[in-house]
Amino acid sequence: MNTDELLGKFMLDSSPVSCEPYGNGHINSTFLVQTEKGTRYILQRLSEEAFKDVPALMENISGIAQFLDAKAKAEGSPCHVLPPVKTADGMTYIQVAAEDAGDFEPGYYRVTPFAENSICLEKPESDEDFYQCAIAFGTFISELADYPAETLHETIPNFHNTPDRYRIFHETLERAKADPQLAERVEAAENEIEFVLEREESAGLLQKLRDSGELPTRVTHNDTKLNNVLLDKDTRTLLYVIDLDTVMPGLSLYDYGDCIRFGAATAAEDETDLSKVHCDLHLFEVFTRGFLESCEGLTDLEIKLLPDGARTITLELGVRFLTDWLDGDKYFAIKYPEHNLDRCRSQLALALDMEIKREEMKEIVNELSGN
Ligand code: ADP
Ligand code: GN1
Ligand code: MG
Repeated sequence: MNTDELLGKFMLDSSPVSCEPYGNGHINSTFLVQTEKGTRYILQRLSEEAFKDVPALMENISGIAQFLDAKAKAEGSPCHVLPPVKTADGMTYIQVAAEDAGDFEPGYYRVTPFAENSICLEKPESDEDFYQCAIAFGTFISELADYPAETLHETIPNFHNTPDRYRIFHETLERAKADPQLAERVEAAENEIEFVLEREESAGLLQKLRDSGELPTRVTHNDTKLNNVLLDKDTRTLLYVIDLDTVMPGLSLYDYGDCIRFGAATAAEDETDLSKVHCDLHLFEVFTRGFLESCEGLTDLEIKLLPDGARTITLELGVRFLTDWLDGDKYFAIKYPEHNLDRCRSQLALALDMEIKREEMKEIVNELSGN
């Protein structure tokens, strides 16, 4: 199958003239498509390693897009998610079989309209940008508070179940130790393995509180990196929340925490000079203010545990990068051989800095929430 044939299955406004790799996502393969009329679209091949049931995932996204569109129309406000582009037979994706793949990799593909006049940030360029990202994800949770959560498919089972992430880590570690091809990876990660093992018990606290019902399960985004928000180029306010593949029932604390992890860090997610990796408490405050203002109905316990949300999701991601490193790099796209180990080290350094700053973070939260 060539580009024209693949894109020809979707109802684009005219014939495609270009299709180029695009963006910095770690999971899906993303391409920017332009048509004869100059209209742009995003084409994505969904990761098979991450998503085992793409039809269910696309059902989630269509359901959310319709729900938020109806809500926006009823309230006369803009809708903050983009609906998938349909195929000629009304589907939201196509499946390309190995024997037809040709220029493309086999798998599931979907098309989304490209959000024109938008910006996508890898780090906040100003306090206001970061505040607007807090508004974006806080608003997203609030808008979905009355979404029928029981209709959502769990696209990655136990995605942010931290004890389950540890279970997979332990299994992978044992397998790696027994595999001559992976054993040297265990040796290279000795310190990181020790670091995460020391924290296993505390890492499970939030999931325990979720299981006991003390923390409410909400419809959450579950992948709240800054580059999963598109801001309006002119007003630099929320335009779209994207990357809805992991919208599932979850904890608000992890949505809050993941954005702090990525956006309030003083260095990139894969920084190798660990002396540069810290959590910027000013940005922490800016984001927390926006989140508290926009995410309605947070309970006292959720508010109190916000700093733990940031630390736990950072540690969890460190465990996930470590697991993928020990597993031979099957899940996250990497740019060089040690990439997952470097990412792991940087996330663990950030989690440690958050542990050191826990009391200061708590004071900031108390002050902002009036507790
Ligand atoms: P991944 O799951 O791999 O992170 P995303 O859906 O987040 O995939 O897409 C990767 C990147 O592509 C985004 O960070 C963003 O820069 C860009 N992108 C995705 N969808 C759109 C869109 N509809 N309009 C503009 N840019 C987009
Ligand atoms: C992945 O898809 P992307 O690049 O937005 C991952 C997140 C991680 C993140 C780390 C489905 O996000 O959970 O936090 O990388 N998404 C999935 O950068 O696993
Ligand atoms: Mg993304």
